Amino acid sequence: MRIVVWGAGETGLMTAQEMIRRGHDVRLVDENIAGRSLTVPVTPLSREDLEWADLLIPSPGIPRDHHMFAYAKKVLSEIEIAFSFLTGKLIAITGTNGKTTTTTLIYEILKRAGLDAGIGGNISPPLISLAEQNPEYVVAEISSFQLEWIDRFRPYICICLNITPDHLDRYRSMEEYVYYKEKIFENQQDSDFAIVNDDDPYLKNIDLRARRIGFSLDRPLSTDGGHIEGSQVVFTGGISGAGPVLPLEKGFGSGVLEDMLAASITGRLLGIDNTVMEEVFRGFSVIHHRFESIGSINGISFIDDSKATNVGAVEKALSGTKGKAIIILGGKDKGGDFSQIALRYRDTIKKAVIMGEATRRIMKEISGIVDCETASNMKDAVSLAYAAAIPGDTVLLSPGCSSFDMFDSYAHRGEIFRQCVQAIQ
Ligand code: UMA
Repeated sequence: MRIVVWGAGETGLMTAQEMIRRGHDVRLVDENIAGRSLTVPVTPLSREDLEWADLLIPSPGIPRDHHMFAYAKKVLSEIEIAFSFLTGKLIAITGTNGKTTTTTLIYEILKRAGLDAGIGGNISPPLISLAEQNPEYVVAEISSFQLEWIDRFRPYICICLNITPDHLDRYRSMEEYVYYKEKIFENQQDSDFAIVNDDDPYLKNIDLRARRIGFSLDRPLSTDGGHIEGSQVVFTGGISGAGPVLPLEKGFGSGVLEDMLAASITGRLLGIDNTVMEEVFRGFSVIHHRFESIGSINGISFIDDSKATNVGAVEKALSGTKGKAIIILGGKDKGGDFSQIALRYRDTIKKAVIMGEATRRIMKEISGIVDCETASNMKDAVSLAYAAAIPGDTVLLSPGCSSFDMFDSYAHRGEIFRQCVQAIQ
C-alpha cells in the first residue's frame, strides 16, 4: 500500500519504520524539516504526496482542520493502525488529567501480577512501537488528538477519568473537545467495560454500549462501581467485594486517589489480587512535575506541578495544597477559564504570580478576585512568590497553560523552576 506518514516526531518516525517493516511503500513528510537527520528520509509536505497515497497517517499534533487533509483519500490515526496489529487485551485510559498516573499504575499492577503487558500511547512510546512485541495486555494512554482519526479502535477496558477544559486552542468549543474525548467509547460492545468517573458532569450521564462501572471517591453512585471507605476500596454490584487498602498516609491528593480507584477496578476486572495492587500503590511516588514536592526553605514548601497545563489540573493542585498558596500561573494560552478556580480558591490563594503569553488574559480574569503580580521570567516569578510567602505557605508552580512560549516542554519548565528555587538557598 502507498502510505504517507505526516509528522516526523516520535509517532511519525515509529509509524514509518513499522509500515516499512511490513513491506509498504512509505513516504514520511513534515512541514518543518529544517536540520532533520532521521533513520527514515523526510521530505516537505506536498499535495502531490497526499494525492499519491492510499492512506495518510497524521501525527497527533496535526490539527484536524488543517487544509491539506482535503487531498487525502483515507486518513487513519497511528493508534488505529496500531490497534489493527495488536491482538492482546487493550486497556485504554483517557481523561483531561491523571491519564499518565493511571496508565503507569495499571501497567505496574499487570507486570507485578506476572502478566505479559506493554505500555504506550500518549505517555510515549507511541502505541505502534508495541506492534512487533504484541503483548497479551496493552495499557495505552490516549489523548483526544489521537482519537480524531479512529475507525474501529475498540478497547476491552476503557477508562475516562474526567473531562475539564483543555486544548481550547485546538478545538472550537468545549463540546468539540468532549466529542473527541468520548470517541474512545464509540466502538465498544456490551462484552467490553467502560470505567467512568461518576463525579464528573460530562461522564455521569454518558450513554455507553459497554458495561458501565462507575467510580466516585466516597460513595457508591453506580449499580456496578467502586468507592473508598476509610482507606479501603469497596466494589459494589456485579463486581462487589473488598478491594485494596490505599496508603492514605502518603498524603496523595484526590486526583491520585481517583487514579488508584480506576486502577483498582481494572485490577478487579482482570482478577488480580488486592495484595498485588497494594504493593504497587505503596511503592508509588508522584510522577515528576506532577504535584512534586521539591523541598522547603524557611518553612515555605515548594511544589512543582509544571505538568498542570490546563485549569482542571490547577484546580486539583489547589485542592491538595496545605495552607496558603502563592501560585505561579501562565505560559502559552490554551483557552481555559481561570476565574472559576480563582473564585473557588480565593481563600487558599494568597497571591498569583503570572508570566508568559497568557499573562494579559489571566490578569483580566482573576485580578479582581485574588491578589496578582506579573513576572517576566521564572527567576522573577520564584523571587516574587518567595517574597510573598511566610512559614507554612506553599509556593506552587501549577501554570494551567502549556510551556512552549518560554520553555522546550513542561519538564524543562519544571527543571528551571527547581533551579530557581535551589538558587534561593
Ligand atoms: N507537524 C506538521 N504540521 C503540523 C503540526 C506538526 O508537520 O501542523 C510536524 C512537526 O513539524 C513535527 C511533528 O509533526 O515534526 C510533531 O508531531 P507531534 O506533535 O504529533 O509529536 P510527536 O513527537 O509524534 O508526539 C506525539 C504526541 N504529541 C502531541 O500530541 C502534540 C505526544 O504527546 C506523545 O507522547 C507522542 O506522540 C507519542 O505517542 C505529547 C502531548 O503534549 C506529550 N500530548 C498532549 C497532552 O498530553 O496534552 C495531547
